[in-house]
Amino acid sequence: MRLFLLAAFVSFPVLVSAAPSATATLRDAQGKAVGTATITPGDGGVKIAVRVSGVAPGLHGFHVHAVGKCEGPEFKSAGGHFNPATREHGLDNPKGSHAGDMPNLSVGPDGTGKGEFPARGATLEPGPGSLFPDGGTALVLHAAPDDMKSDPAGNAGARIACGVIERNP
Ligand SMILES: [Cu+2]
Ligand SMILES: [Zn+2]
Repeated sequence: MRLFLLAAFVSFPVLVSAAPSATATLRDAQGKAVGTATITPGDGGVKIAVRVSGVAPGLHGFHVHAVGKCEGPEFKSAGGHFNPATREHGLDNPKGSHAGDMPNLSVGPDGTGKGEFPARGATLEPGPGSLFPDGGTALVLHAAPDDMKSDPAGNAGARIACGVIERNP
């Protein structure tokens, strides 16, 4: 009996301290769901695992944007790139990068694609770099590839899908 109580005490804190995570459903200009992303803590920031379908084949710029609002069809409501450290755009820019900058997402001939990308400097915890500031943040997928250096948005073209980043319960 005493041993059982001890075990209960030890295991409880493990349950309540489970790592935080977040989810976003990417929707296109017509409001159709074209992808999902799961966000978990990662090396120097967070890790964003994304999966899409029904998207034009090719490379697509993919970023965290600074406002958690996805109003189609242009998704301008999502604001610029998430940039808590006020740097320039681009993983290949010496003055970069934004915390929301990530590698391009590759979509195959069948319209599906998946990737697992770091967003360094972003966090699921409170404080600087939090993905849950007032107004939230969003993931945005673009029509064209990000050139990884042109400030402020990598010449990635139109915003074709958007999803608000929501904390998992
Ligand atoms: Cu973007
Ligand atoms: Zn950027």
